[in-house]
Amino acid sequence: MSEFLISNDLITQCNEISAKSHEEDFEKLAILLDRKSLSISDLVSKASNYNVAIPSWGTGTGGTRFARYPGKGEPRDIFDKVDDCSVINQLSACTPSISIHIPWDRPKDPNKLKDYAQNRGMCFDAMNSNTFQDQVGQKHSYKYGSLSHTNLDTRNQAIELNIECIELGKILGSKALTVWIGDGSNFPGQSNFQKSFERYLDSTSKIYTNLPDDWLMFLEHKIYEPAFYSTVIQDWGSNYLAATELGNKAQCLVDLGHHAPTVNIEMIVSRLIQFKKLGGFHFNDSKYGDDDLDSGSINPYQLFLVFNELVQANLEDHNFKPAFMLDQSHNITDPIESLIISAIETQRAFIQAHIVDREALKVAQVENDALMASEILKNAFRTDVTPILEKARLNSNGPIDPLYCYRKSKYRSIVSEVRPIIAPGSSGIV
Ligand SMILES: [Mn+2]
Repeated sequence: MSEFLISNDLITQCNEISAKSHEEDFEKLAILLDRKSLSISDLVSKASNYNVAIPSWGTGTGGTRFARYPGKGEPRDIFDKVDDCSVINQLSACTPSISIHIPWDRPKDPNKLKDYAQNRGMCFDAMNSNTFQDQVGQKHSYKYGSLSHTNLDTRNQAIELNIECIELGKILGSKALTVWIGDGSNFPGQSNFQKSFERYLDSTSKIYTNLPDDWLMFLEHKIYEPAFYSTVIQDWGSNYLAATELGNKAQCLVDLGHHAPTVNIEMIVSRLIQFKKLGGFHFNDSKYGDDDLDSGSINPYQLFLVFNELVQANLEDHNFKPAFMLDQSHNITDPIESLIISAIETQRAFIQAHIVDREALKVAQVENDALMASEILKNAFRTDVTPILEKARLNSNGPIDPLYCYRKSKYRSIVSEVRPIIAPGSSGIV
């Protein structure tokens, strides 16, 4: 039996306020969908089965390279982060798993952490290794790279951390390791492109041999930052090459923010699906670069188009189930509020993608009817599926209006009484 941090009585009280308008909206939408031969209850159960993982680091206030402005009641440790994640899950009803970062969240007793999370109704998603930052007492610096470093001892240290992630993850019940490195160069000529990629492949193959049979290894590419001239896994092409070299358990992970601003990400998604190399997705949004803004806050149509590819692939192959995670930085909002809303925005895009009239789209494509094809997609995107998402939450004893309920709970003020204020000033992790 899970222990919930928001009282069920409060959720019930909040729901009483909006129950009537929810039912009216739901009925109206049911009629509209029925006209399209779509069953609203099917869509509700799809929404209920939708999950997106919460990154442990997302529960703290993020920052930029200029500054970080911590909020009240920031989580002190991984247990507080689990608490916050469980609140996000209770109120969004679609985030039952946590993706943790080592060494930031390294548990002294992983079994205790696993039990603690289970009591909160949470489990552990992909493990993330951090070799993009030096830790106190660390023998070899990652200033000039980690898995692709020119120095063998530094590479071995980074390999060891990844193996530690796997070992911890085995205890926690995780089934995947996500590897993202900050390795790259800031000056032309600084790095030999081929040799650094060879060293990366050599290091990752050593990690790969430690991967259990039922695990996946997600490789994440990123166009720039912290290296500003070149990165070792810069794009989906390098990512695909690396994942193919390593083997079937190695898969590409696409982070929405890790591309040049005008890149057609939904097409990259399609390519990786076609060649069975899309393992996971990190959701966020951006205006200029890797802004790590809240999912769906800038370009919800792009989010929908990405889900259009993911849903179509799943309809064709029910075994296709990539890992979904939010990966964004909350600089000026309460991270819990941002994560609840963002999780729901991805769930919204997922349901909208199920409304696409795929038969009509196929006909439009065969007949080269470009305008009609575009209208079919926009028609689904314009459909307000909010009542479906509300009903899915209601069916899980969640709130119709999660933001209202969260604010009513005063959770942040309550936890801030036991969680001391973190000193401002340091730049944040973005
Ligand atoms: Mn990411």
